[in-house]
Amino acid sequence: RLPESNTETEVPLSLGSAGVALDAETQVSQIQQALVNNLHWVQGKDEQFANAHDYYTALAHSVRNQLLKKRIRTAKTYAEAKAKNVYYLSAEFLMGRQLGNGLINLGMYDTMRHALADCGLDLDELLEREAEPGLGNGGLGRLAACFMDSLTTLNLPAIGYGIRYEFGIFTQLIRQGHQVEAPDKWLSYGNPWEIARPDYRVEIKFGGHTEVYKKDGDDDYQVRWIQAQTVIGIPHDVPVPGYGTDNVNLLRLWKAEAGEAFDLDAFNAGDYFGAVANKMISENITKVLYPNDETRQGKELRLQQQYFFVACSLQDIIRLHLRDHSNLGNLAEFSAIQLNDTHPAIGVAELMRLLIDEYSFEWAAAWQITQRTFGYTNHTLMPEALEKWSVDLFGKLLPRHLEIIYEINHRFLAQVKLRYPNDPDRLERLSLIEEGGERRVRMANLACVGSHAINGVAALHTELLKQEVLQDFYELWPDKFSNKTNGITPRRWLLQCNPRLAQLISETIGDSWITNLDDLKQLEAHLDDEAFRHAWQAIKQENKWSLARYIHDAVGIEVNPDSMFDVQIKRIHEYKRQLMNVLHVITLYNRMVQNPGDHVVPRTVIFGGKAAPGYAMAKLVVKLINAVADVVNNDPSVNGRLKVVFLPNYNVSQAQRLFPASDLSEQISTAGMEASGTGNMKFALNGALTIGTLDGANVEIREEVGADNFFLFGLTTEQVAACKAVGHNPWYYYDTNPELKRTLDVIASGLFSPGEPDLFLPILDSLLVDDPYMVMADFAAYVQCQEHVSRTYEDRDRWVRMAILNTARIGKFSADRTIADYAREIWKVKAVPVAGE
Ligand code: 8GP
Repeated sequence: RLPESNTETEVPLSLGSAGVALDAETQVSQIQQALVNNLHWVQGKDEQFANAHDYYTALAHSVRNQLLKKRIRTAKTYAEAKAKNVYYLSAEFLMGRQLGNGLINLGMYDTMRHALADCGLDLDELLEREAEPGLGNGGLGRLAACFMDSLTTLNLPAIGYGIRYEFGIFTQLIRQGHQVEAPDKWLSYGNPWEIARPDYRVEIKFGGHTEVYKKDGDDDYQVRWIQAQTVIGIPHDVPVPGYGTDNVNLLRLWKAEAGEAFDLDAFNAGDYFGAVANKMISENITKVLYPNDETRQGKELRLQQQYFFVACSLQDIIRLHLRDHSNLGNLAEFSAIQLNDTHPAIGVAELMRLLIDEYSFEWAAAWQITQRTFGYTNHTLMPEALEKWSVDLFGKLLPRHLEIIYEINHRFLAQVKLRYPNDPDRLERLSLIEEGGERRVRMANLACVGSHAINGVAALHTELLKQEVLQDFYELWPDKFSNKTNGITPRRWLLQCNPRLAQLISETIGDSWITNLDDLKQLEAHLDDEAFRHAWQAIKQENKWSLARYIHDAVGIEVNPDSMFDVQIKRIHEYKRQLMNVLHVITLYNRMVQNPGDHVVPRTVIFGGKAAPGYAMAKLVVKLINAVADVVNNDPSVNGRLKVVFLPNYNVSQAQRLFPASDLSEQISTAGMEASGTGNMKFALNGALTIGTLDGANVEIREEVGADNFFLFGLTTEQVAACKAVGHNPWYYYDTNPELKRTLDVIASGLFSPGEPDLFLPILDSLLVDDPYMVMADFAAYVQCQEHVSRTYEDRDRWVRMAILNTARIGKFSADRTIADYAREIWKVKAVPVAGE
């Protein structure tokens, strides 16, 4: 039922904000024409042989063409404006699927659904064909993706620079309740969203040594780096659309290729394998994403990845600058480079190297340009996540950078000495080099010294940075520090993932909330409108039904959509305390077994999240969740009143199903440990209520939604510290809380590990020996708070009112607000809107 293809390679779709409004029929027939053309001329198939994937690819190309058209105009507009650009350097971009988002942002979603249905195709089914680009671990990578959406929506000229990992975050399988990792072959069907740009290739050096030389006709000595190996970086561009704008920015991801792919000498000597060995070594650099969330790993390949993408990006930034300007002296006036955590911090030394060794700047001038250009965002308070590289490894891989870092350090410490004449301890703490034992380069210190702005990602986190992790830098340069509370894009996290709720909201208050999330406040005026509340609840119910179907398909568990959906989805980490949540589940189970007749509020407790492959304790928690699920879900005395679900392979696509269907959001980290959290914002935006500690952005979420609409429990940061200072004794809680004792005893009894009685001993040991995450100390308060949650849920009308208020008051957490703050206060960049066609 598709039209005949024609010889145009692409029929223009005049849709979206700038398009001349075509009548609906013309739009539909144009979409169909574009689709069939792409099917024929991109996929080389006709309807007889085309499969769903071919249709997906054809459709993706239709959307891509629209984006590229806008991109071409955007590039022109930016170049003509000679505007200041943002360069967001991040080792991770967790973008999620692109097709649905592209359609939403182009304003084509509904028309497309209609046009496809008209020829017998189901848009939802095609959307499911897209492989998820999982080029990130969790919060940090997803934040970068939300930022790209907001940068474009705000018409700010920006490029996101990162790594095109051939394998993204591993696929999580669950076998006998254990996590098993499988490689993520996301590129195996090709990637319609990227364009390789071999014409913008760059050369990157590794290893070797440095030497001093005299430039021709110059009396001054220069240093040059004689590398041992050269790797080529090929940029792959992904267009990033904004909502309701003609601007399209770029995500530019680097792929490593061999400098000399084929060693002719080796080949001629008969060593065919040796001839291609170099190619394999080079291409390894961008082979795989390190799957560790918030833990440092001192692996050489990781440092190579970091330097590789940063060096590629800086050359690209310089190329772009010199295209529009005569020299690099004014680089900082036209470029703001943001370091997303310390992963790209080597950029400070690399920019110095480029300016001094390649462009012959004096040290002082180069240093001024560097400091004015860079900003640094810290994302974690976990000491083990602060990156430090052994000086040996550093010198071997980046000999010139080590020299430059020593020189930066020398000059910096001289300055510190003037300010604090008799304070060797402070000098030692501020030094870029950690002494004692193996000497190491401290990347956070390098980032702080080399940047003009340093920020945390939530108010509490920024305060803790100033008081603890970066205290010495704060005392030195208080003005460098600021807070930029994280945000999320309302496009993906409401408009796209929860179309029913989005529609109800737009029907009620108009659709300005999509780009001005504070407008959700207007929902408060409808709180007493019974029909509105009913509609709200009916949508939540429908969303829960569709999640129930998904759960059944995914893991074969039947859940009751009328039960409370109590959800904890995030990386598995001890500080996030999934363990405390399971202990609560076991406690509820114990009660049902002991007092089968008691009234309970039915719950479905849903978990999702990956454990780092080398993180034994986190993997054991995954096993415990699954083991508890096995027992609880199959015990007839529970009678369906409690279900436990572990959804394998939590990722962005799955998150889009989970947030809209959640009633309760678990944000239960030990106070002072979660930098911000962003899932907490997605839940509230979709009308889930939070049970949480005073940690990260929870503090600000509670401030915004109101204490009455937030289930607070647990020790505060100060109380945790005080508790630890006097010596935390977990046994005390075991001995004095009979329910907690029973819960741990049941685990110890082997009920959840038949045939392997000792399986969960490490968990019990951790809880009873030192309990570093204060699970024992917070447990009673958590359980009590959960009882309050259950009672509240029983009063469904009250719950719905609270849910509406959560959505209505969450506007502050739009990434548009966050990005506007960065743009005004750190980057000093202005919008450059592309004029409509
Ligand atoms: C995360 C923080 O844990 C989270 O609280 C915050 O919301 C998010 O960053 C965005 O700011 N941190 C990381 O994901 C992180 O440090 N990851 C790196 C080790 C990869």
